[in-house]
Amino acid sequence: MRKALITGITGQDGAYLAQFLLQQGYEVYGLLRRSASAEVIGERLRWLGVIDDLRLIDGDLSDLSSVLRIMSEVKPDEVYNLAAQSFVHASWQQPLLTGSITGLGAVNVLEAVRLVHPAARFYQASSSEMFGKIQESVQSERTPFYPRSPYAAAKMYAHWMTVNYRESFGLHASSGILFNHESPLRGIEFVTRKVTDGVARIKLGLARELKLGNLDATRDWGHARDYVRAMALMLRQETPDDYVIATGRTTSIRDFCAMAFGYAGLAWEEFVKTSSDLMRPAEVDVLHGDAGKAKAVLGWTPSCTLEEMVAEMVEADLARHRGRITQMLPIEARLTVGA
Ligand code: NDP
Ligand code: GDR
Repeated sequence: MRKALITGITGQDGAYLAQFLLQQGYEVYGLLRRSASAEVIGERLRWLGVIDDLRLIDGDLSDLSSVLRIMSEVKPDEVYNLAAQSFVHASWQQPLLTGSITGLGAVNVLEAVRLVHPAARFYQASSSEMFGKIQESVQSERTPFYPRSPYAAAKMYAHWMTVNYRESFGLHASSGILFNHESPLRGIEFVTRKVTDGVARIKLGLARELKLGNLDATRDWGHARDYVRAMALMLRQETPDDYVIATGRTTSIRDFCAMAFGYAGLAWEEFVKTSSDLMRPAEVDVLHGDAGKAKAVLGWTPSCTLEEMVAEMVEADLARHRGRITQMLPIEARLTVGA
């Protein structure tokens, strides 16, 4: 049985990747950072129904000794480094923390692989944010980077260290340059989930408006379930390499709003307000990926359309809020509605 170690297992991608690898017959281990709210932290793994099928081990990406301990305890065949301070907007407020987790943290994992278990195959979660102020209208592995946030700068460091560990020490280290990917398990602070959550609240009468920042930016959005499949495919190749993973379709935040509100039968212009507080000090205006190499080498293509993903996300948020409304009813009323 192959063993996989996932950092960031409690995040969106970690949860879907754990589910995917378990379905493939893997033994799955996750690095779990300590929290006073552990029961909330595992929510995504519970939602997917996999929390009892994997082993979570205490550690923190910024603590090299804990990463070394976990690496020697598990001796995994595959290591997926997904842990990060991943919210771009927050990286201007917490640049040092972002550098230390998103940048140096990746090197802690690379060091643990190199020192303890160099036979392990390593995956680094790189990002399309590294293209930042884009140098080509469609971005591929050959497009020069131009990071536009402390987050993107930290990801650049982790990306190049992955390439360097591959070239200097011969590690089987690959980097996935993933474009934005979303799902019902996306963190509520990211724009797609903020919108689908807002749609559900407004539809159910729990809110009257939704405040957003820049509506003109465009993103190449795919489904997280498709993207974690690409990560596993990269580690199955004989030769490690770097791959862009994207859908090849770019859509503005404005059009995403139109789709999500429209799905619920609402006109987005009536509810979306913009606020200067939500604008960023520097913006990544356009992201549009070319995943031709992943298609040719890995045989990877996305299976979920943006329309299907929007529908799944709005439905999930409607169900969550309906559930919460029911929970707030007195017990007699809950019995009447059959909850
Ligand atoms: P999330 O923000 O949902 O998850 C981040 C994970 O990192 C969580 O499990 C979090 O734990 C963990 N983490 C944060 N700090 C530490 C730490 N100090 N020690 C250990 N664990 C820590 O991110 P996603 O799942 O969306 O993304 C996964 C990775 O892919 C990230 O590296 C992200 O930057 C990158 N990426 C994501 C893209 C996307 O569109 N989703 C696109 C390209 C790259 P906790 O639950 O305790 O907070
Ligand atoms: P991003 O995702 O920064 O691309 O990083 P996010 O969803 O936060 O922003 C996308 C775009 O939407 C605009 N925007 C808003 N964003 C947020 N969060 N909230 C708002 O209210 C809002 N209004 C408009 C933003 O300005 C931006 O242009 C994500 C993360 O998952 C990273 O970790 C990952 O590396 C990249 O995707 C690829």
